[in-house]
Formats: sequence, C-alpha cells, structure tokens
Amino acid sequence: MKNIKQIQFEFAFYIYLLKKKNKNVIIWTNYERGENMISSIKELRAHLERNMLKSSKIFIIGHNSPDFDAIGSCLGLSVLAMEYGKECYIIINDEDSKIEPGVKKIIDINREKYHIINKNQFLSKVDSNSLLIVADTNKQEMISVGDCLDLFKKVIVIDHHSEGPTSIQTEDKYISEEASSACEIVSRVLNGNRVRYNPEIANYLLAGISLDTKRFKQNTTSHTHDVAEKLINNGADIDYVNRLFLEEFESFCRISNLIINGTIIKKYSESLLDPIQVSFTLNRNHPCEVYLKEDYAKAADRMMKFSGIDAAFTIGFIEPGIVHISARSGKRVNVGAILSEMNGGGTHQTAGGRIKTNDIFKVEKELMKKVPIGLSEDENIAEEPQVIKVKQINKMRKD
Ligand SMILES: [Mn+2]
Repeated sequence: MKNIKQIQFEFAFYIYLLKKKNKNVIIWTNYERGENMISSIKELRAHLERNMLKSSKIFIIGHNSPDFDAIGSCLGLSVLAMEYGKECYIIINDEDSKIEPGVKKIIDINREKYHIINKNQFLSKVDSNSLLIVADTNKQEMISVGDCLDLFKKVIVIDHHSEGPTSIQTEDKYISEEASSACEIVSRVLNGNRVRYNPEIANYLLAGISLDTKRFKQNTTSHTHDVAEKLINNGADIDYVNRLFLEEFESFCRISNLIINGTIIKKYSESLLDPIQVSFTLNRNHPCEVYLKEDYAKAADRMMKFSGIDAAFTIGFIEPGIVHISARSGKRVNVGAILSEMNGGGTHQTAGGRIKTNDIFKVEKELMKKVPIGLSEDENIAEEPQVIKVKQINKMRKD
C-alpha cells in the first residue's frame, strides 16, 4: 500500500507534468482542516470564470453590517460577472440604520445599477443553477443567507480572514491571510483578467483596501501597493476616498455628542444587586436639534453596549414638530410594550415611535412614567425611579 507521502509526491509530479504541457490546472491542496483550497490568484481567476459562465444567476454577498471592504469587493465581483454577461445580484439584508453612513452612501448610489437586493428578494430569484460568491468573510453566521446555502449549486468563498469552526463548508475557497483585504484580492482578479471598470469602482476598491490597512499603515505587501497604483491609474480619487471616511467620523461625533451631552440613567427596581437600569438620551443642550432617524437607533444600540443598561431610549426631532423615539433592550424590559402606549411599537428588544409635538421634555417625562409597563411583574418596581447617572448637562432648559 502507498503511504501518504508517496501519494503527495506522485500528485505533485502529475501537476508538474500538466503544467509543463501548459494545461490549465487547478491545484487542490490539502488544507490543515482537510478542506480543499484554491491556492493562487491565477487559479481563482480561472475558477471564477468557469463557474460564473456555467451558472444561471450569480449572487454575491459580504459579511453582515458591511464595511468598505465588504461592499467594495462585492461591487468588484459584480463587474466581473457583468463582464461575462451574467444576471448578477448583491445581497445586503441589514437595516439601513445598522450600516455606516459612508457604506450606505455607496449602496444607495449603486442599488439600481448593480442590483442590490435583500434576502426576501433573493429568495424569489434563486434557482437550481445559482452560484453564490461570499466575500470578506468565510463564516456562515456572518452572512444573511447562511441558513440557505443548500439552495445554491455552488458556493465560492473569497476572503482574507483565518478559518474557524463555523467556516462555510465548500471545496471552493480562496483564503489568503497575507492579502490586506478582500478588495485587494478582487482588484487583482479584475486587473489580471483585464476587466475594464469605471473610476467609481476603483474608488470603492481603494476604500476597502484603505480601511483594512488603516490607510496603508498595516498588513500591506508589494501586492497591496501594486494594486493601489493600478486603481489610481484607473481613475480612483484619493480625495473621494478620504471624504467617505470623514462621513463616518462625522456621524460618530454626532452620536457621541448626543450620548455624552444628554444621557440620564434611572434605576427602576429596588433590587440592590441587579437593579433594572434604563437610559434616556436626548440633546439637553440643544433640544430642538434635528437628527437622522438612524442616529437615534445607533445611539440606542451604543448605549446597550454598556454593561448594566437593561434598556435604552433615545429621543429627538427628526423634523421640526416631530419627535422620534428609538428603543433597544435586553431580556428584562419589553420596549415594544412600552412604546405601543406611546404611538409606536415593535418587538420586545427593538421598538420605535413618533409623536407630533414641540415639547420633547414632555415626551421624555411620559416615557419615564410608562417604563414599568415593560417590566415583569416579578420585579420589585421602585415607586420613584431614582436617577443614578446624569451626563454633563451643561445648560439647563430655557423654557
Ligand atoms: Mn476585510
């Protein structure tokens, strides 16, 4: 019987012979977790070409809460699919409020042109000869169609993160941990195939690389710089890319200001060890300030990250005369039940509401009174909820 070393040697020798004869071979190497991998960009290009041409429809997806690298690599892959004349869709299933502003801008601009769809729309389009390409992640739980992988004839993964126990099981993986980003890999595929792409796509690919290398300060190789040069030659505008990042910074400042300048935390139960704590955020310095609806949702999400907060409400104007409430909670407070009493509603953990008024403080007061509606009867509810934390309320309300 042959041992494994002999088999490996013979295998390598046959590959060598085939390559010498100039045959286009795909090498399947045995990965440490026993899965097959595509081992070079050249093979990836051939592999993508063959599988894209064979498929009836191509679906492309990045990780949930896509960043610049995820959206940039998805758009780059769409360009390739369109080059082959294929029906192609990008699946993005996140709520708008969960997507960073710079990324959301890219999605909004390209929704029509690159057929960006959600999971429900995908379910109505997928057929038995569909291809899925996953970019910028290899983990099943990180993609919104992770529970529908059986619907695809083939799944190809293109990523630069290490694999783990929840990695997608497929024989078609190109994972290069040396690559700075998924956008770097996709750019190399496009450049190698001499696919023509417009300056906008070059911008998005450069933004992805720029994000994952912390602006070319980390994880770069000669490939990264080579690809960046080619993207710039193809019309990428560094100024535009910088402005995309600035948009995220501005949104971060807006939300942080809202939280820092206007959060009260109240204790709603008498339990000493594990009291129910609810935060109320509104701009107490400039109560009439108008924010985006997404800003309130993000502020509430951010408050929930602090341990000890069981529910978070953010309150503010979305236009003059209309006050919006965004609410998030863990297990102990039913914010949907509370907000259904305030012209809104939602689920146990996520809810919202809007009220026509100019008196935002009255809305807050009313909301504070309604919190016990969302608490379980077993809780020892305090009669007068105690304020345990007030953040930097510099100026008091004038009227
Ligand atoms: Mn990435």
